[in-house]
Amino acid sequence: MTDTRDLPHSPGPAGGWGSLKGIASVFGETWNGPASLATLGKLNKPRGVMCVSCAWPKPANYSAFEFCENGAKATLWELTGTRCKPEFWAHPAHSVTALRAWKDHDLEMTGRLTRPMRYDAATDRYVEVSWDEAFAGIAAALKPLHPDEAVFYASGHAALEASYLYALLARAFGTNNLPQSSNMCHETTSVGLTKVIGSPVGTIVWADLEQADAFFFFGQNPGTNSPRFLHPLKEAKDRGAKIITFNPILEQGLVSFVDPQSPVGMLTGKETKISDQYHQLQAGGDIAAMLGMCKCVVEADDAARAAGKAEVIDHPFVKQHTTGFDEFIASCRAARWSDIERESGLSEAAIRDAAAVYIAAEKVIGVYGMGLTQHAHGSVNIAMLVNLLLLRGNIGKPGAGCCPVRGHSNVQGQRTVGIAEKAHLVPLDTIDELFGITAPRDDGYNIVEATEALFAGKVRAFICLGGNLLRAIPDQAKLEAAWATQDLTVMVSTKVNRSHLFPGKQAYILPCTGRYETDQQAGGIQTVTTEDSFSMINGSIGHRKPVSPEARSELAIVTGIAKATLAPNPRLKWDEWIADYGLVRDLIEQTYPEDFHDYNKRMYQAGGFHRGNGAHQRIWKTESGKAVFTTTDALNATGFADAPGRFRLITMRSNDQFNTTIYGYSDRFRGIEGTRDVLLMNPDDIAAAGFVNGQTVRLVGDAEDGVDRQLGGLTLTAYAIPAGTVAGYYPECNVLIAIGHHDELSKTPASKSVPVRVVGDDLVSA
Ligand SMILES: Nc1nc2c(c(=O)[nH]1)N[C@H]1C(S)=C(S)[C@@H](COP(=O)(O)OP(=O)(O)OC[C@H]3O[C@@H](n4cnc5c(=O)[nH]c(N)nc54)[C@H](O)[C@@H]3O)O[C@H]1N2
Ligand SMILES: Nc1nc2c(c(=O)[nH]1)N[C@H]1C(S)=C(S)[C@@H](COP(=O)(O)OP(=O)(O)OC[C@H]3O[C@@H](n4cnc5c(=O)[nH]c(N)nc54)[C@H](O)[C@@H]3O)O[C@H]1N2
Ligand SMILES: [Mo]
Repeated sequence: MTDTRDLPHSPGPAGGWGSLKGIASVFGETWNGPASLATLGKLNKPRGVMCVSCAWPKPANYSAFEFCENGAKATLWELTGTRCKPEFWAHPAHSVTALRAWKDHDLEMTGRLTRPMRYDAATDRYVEVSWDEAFAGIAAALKPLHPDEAVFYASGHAALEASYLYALLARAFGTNNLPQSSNMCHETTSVGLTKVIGSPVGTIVWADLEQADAFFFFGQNPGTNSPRFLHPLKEAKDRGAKIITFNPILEQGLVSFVDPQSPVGMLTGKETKISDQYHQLQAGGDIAAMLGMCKCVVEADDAARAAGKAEVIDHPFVKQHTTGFDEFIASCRAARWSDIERESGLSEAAIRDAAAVYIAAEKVIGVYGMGLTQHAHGSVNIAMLVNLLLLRGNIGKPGAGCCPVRGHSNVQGQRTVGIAEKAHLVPLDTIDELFGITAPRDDGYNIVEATEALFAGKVRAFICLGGNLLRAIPDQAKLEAAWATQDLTVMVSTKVNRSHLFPGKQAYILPCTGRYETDQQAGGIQTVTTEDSFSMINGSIGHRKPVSPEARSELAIVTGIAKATLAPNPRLKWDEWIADYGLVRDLIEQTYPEDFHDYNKRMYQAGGFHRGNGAHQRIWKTESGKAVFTTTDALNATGFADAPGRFRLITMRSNDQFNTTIYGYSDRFRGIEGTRDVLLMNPDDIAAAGFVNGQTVRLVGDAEDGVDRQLGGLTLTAYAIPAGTVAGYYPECNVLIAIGHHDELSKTPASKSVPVRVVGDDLVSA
């Protein structure tokens, strides 16, 4: 356990006045009048608008301000008064090649895109194009391709209606190449969790948060990435619940919190201590740490039974609901503390302390994020967390369960309504019947496969419904070169980003309106729906003036591409669907009747309507029909051997970014200001390597594939991080990650333990 007072960086609590200052700094740059405040007041409430930031659920008993610092930042960022008009691209200094030297932040600061643009290779610029020309150009480039030469990517921004039609477009075109941002994110959950409990998503609902006795956090950072989570956590603490955290980096939001919406808290500065124990394990050390806890549970159960006391393991549950138990507890008994300590980087005593809290709690929620999913053995991480929860029946009972915290506001929902590269996840027979098409039955590419296919010259066109894929994936330098060789690249975007700057032979940027804006169509003002991390579906009504009369809704853009590209088919009623999104919801209901019955009626229910989840009711949709205990040989999640001079690099998010969108240069909770070009390193490692704090260093990728990957110009920053682990920012560090470095089962890039060496920046090694 670490005493936070001794840290080199010890900023104030999460929330509090600092969070208001964080919002104000965004106001300063992008302030668009008091109307923005009116929008904030409507966030995440019934008949309001669902925040475009993260996927944290909306409580049924909402408060006056149901938003957080980072939701406010994301909102104000989208509501900026600045516009990136065609004139921007016409500026003499703004050729596409010249813009590649710009920082992500500066590209985004050009403001909201207003008109469709086409790349003109002769002048190396984007030039204005009409929507009809754009759709005709896209169709002309797509039609000659084999359907599997096109990829239809979606980042988790677009709502359910547009997403359903996007998946339909791809399948009617003839491909299941529908990768999504979750391929870089919680795909480990979708695949790994399904394997062991038969559910691709978390098992808890809001009421469980209010009943849990203990929360175990593994690699999820609520203070930055889901700040509204801090409110139920504070309430949990106030009623005596325990919070135990495993994270190599001491994240302020998990240390203490002042509620910025509580006048008393704000005036008195009264902090709530969040984590009762904070275990700074090594990157990739969770399997060993969790196995150690399981070992303690098994020991405690043996002792209790021997003494004739109440059992510690929930044996009736295990017998009725699980498989693999005997083998798993044998592996717990066999595990040696010396191995567990070495692989986790934690002491036996620390793990025993955590296990004692687990054993004392009747109802436990296991929370996790990218710290578990983005590893070579990410799926094993998740299986081990499930092992721990299953031992005491902590799945499918009130106040307990598995809580993966999702990323984009509708990332989970897009998967629910068919944006999926795996054919078996989609009711294709129903879709064929509804639309008179023959959807392909072969699996499409996920992100890693699509990238590899692109490298191999097998992908000729990439359509992106949102996102900034070139910045988000590993092996970025190679990808940028390959991307631009395609016949067609299409980006449906709100702002300029680096992915626009590597245009294919034909390239289009199509500006879309956002969820906050009024969506006027022939049938009146339209509404949309999204799904959150707890599988709750919520309606969302935009009320702001659209960014430009020329921008179109995502649904209208998808439909425009579809109409131009696909052969006429009386059952593909694109014009009717654009006019009335309620009809699209009817189609979703017909495709997924169990989850979406009475969809149009239920969408404004306070807190949303629950799509249902088998594991929540102890119905296990696994092969065996039971929840699965997993026995593993892997004790750490990195997937590579330790070697002298080799470090495990964590690529992290700052408090001042939303993925590849960089709001600014203040990572307030970590005490890092004014730059993102830093490398956090343990002071002993700095000394051992003969470096000095503050010097400039270079990271060299240490994957054993012979490829040279480097990132220089990083200021070495002594930090309270375990020896052997270093940390730098995503997306800057993506040049260091090999595309082949991913979770074995789901192919999620292993961005949280990347093998690197650290060298002085003068010692550039080839
Ligand atoms: N403001 C804001 N909100 C966001 C986002 C954003 O960028 N900004 N992104 C959104 C998206 S798409 C997503 S997926 C989520 C991401 O939200 P999170 O899941 O919280 O993702 P990260 O911040 O990348 O990493 C989480 C934590 O994992 C820790 N960690 C790293 N390696 C390990 C390890 O080996 N073990 C353990 N136990 N911990 C480790 C890191 O120190 C970090 O605190 O947030 C969403 N919300
Ligand atoms: N090294 C490393 N790499 C990572 C990660 C990591 O932790 N480390 N995290 C991974 C994760 S979890 C994720 S989810 C991916 C994120 O990857 P992406 O989802 O591809 O990237 P974003 O940064 O979310 O996309 C930002 C862009 O989306 C567009 N946009 C914003 N709002 C909207 C909208 O409403 N509609 C549309 N159509 N476009 C919009 C804007 O043009 C903006 O520039 O990155 C992954 N990459
Ligand atoms: Mo994500």
